[in-house]
Amino acid sequence: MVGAMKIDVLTLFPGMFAGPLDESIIARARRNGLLQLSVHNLRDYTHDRHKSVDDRPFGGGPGMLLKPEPIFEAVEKLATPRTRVILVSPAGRTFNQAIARQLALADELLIITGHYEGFDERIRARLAHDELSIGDYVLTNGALPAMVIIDTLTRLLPGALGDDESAHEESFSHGLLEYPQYTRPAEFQGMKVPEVLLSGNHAEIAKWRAEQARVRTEERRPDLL
Ligand code: JF5
Repeated sequence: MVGAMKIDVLTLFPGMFAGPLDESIIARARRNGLLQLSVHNLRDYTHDRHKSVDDRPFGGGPGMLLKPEPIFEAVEKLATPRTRVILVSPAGRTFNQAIARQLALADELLIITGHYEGFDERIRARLAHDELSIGDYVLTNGALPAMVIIDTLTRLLPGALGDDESAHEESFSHGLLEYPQYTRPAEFQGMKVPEVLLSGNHAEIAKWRAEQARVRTEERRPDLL
């Protein structure tokens, strides 16, 4: 299938991925071959009796680190020279729509999800092309961030969205938050739809929407201006 994106995920919690990626637009993209998604259990790349994936940090300190051997072996088996390897952790650069547009150009991604205190530094040094965070908070593991990234990329794949889903230019593409929108009824529990939207005057409507988007962005997200 030409133009398809292949995404492999390496995780200690493959069960977390069942469900969210089997619904709606992502499920359809997978069915249609636009997205070839495979989730791999990091433990399958261990060889010791205890299937160890982590160990204590040299020099002491709290917590455990993901050890290099299983991750190196998994990357060797799963990645090709075309594969972009991405670590997910709170120490990465913050994922956003611009990064998503860049990543969506790749044809193969391998997303490695961390947990505990993080990764042995040699995983970063030798294997990772990029390290991404989805925001400044700490999660129990990288499965949810991986799914956020996969979701964001999937809707950027050519043909993944239907006409109704893509008709409308989303926030962050034009750099402002959305203007307020209304559907029927024209009055609901005493709240009226702004007169201008019922006027049929398309120039006035466009002007009102641009102004509302500006005001809303100034109030809520001045960092975007
Ligand atoms: C993780 C070490 C990975 O908590 C996160 C995260 C938060 N924003 N973006 C990612 O990932 C799990 C925790 C600790 C590595």
